[in-house]
Amino acid sequence: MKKIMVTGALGQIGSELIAKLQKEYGENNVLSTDIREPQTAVEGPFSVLDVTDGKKMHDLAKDFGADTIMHMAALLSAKAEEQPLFAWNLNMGGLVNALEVARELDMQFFTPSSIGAFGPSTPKMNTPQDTLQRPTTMYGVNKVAGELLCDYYYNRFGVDTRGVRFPGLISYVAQPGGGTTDYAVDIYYKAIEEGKYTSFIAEGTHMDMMYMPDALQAIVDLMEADAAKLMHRNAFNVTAMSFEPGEIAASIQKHIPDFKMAYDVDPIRQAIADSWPDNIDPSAAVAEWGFKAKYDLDAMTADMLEQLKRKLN
Ligand code: AKB
Repeated sequence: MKKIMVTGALGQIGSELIAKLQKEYGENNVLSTDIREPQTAVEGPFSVLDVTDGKKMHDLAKDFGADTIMHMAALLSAKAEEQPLFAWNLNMGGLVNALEVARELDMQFFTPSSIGAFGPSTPKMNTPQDTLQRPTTMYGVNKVAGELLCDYYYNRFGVDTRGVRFPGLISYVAQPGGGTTDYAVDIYYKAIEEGKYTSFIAEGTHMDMMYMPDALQAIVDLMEADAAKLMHRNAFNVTAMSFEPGEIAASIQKHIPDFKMAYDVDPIRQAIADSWPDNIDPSAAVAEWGFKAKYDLDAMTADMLEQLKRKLN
């Protein structure tokens, strides 16, 4: 049975990942850590951890007897553009600390990369697994450097590092904060609360997306995959769908016919979105560890609206 330490456990992915891991491996085998105290009670063990504090990270992992670290703490793309130096220090400092802890304690390692690791010179359609990566955002620079660093720790020290390039992730449990794809989460909240939404991303801007249950399953499947079959290890392209704001609005209108969509484009987040692919090719993940997503846009919309109606009413 794995013993897993998770950083950024109160974030958008972390808060659902914890429940998934507890279900798979047992509540007491998952140590949640985050820079802030939880506002509501968290199931299972929890410790406050600033990921830039490498010694505390090491001590917590050692005391818990962790054999796996899932490093989720990071600043997302739009926030990283507001505070680039802080983003560099947090995203790279936290990552190198987590990799060092994995090396010192001989742990398996997971961290997510992102479609943000691609840039304007990357092929936009069916973006290959191995391609040009010259991102123009601080977040993208962090993600490319992070992918390389994870490969380095595997090749140089034999640390069992694994990772995926996540697209925008959509969920009803915890809201994302400071991402470019966040509009695709906000829209469902506003659809239920107000019956209308003003998108900060322009009509016609395609980005890859995935529903959270598929993202969590992808993490578990990759971590359980036979190492001998992994040619890429880190930064596998994964995606479930690609849509533009008009298409998600149309999907919502199938359930809420009066739903109204307007646009007030934020130039910073739009520029980030324009620098990313329209749709990436996940075939390496499919071939090497059987990646599969269950939810398409309409299936996700139906579930999001049903779950949010329950949560908000
Ligand atoms: C963001 O928008 O910054 C993230 C991502 C795609 O990595 N959701």
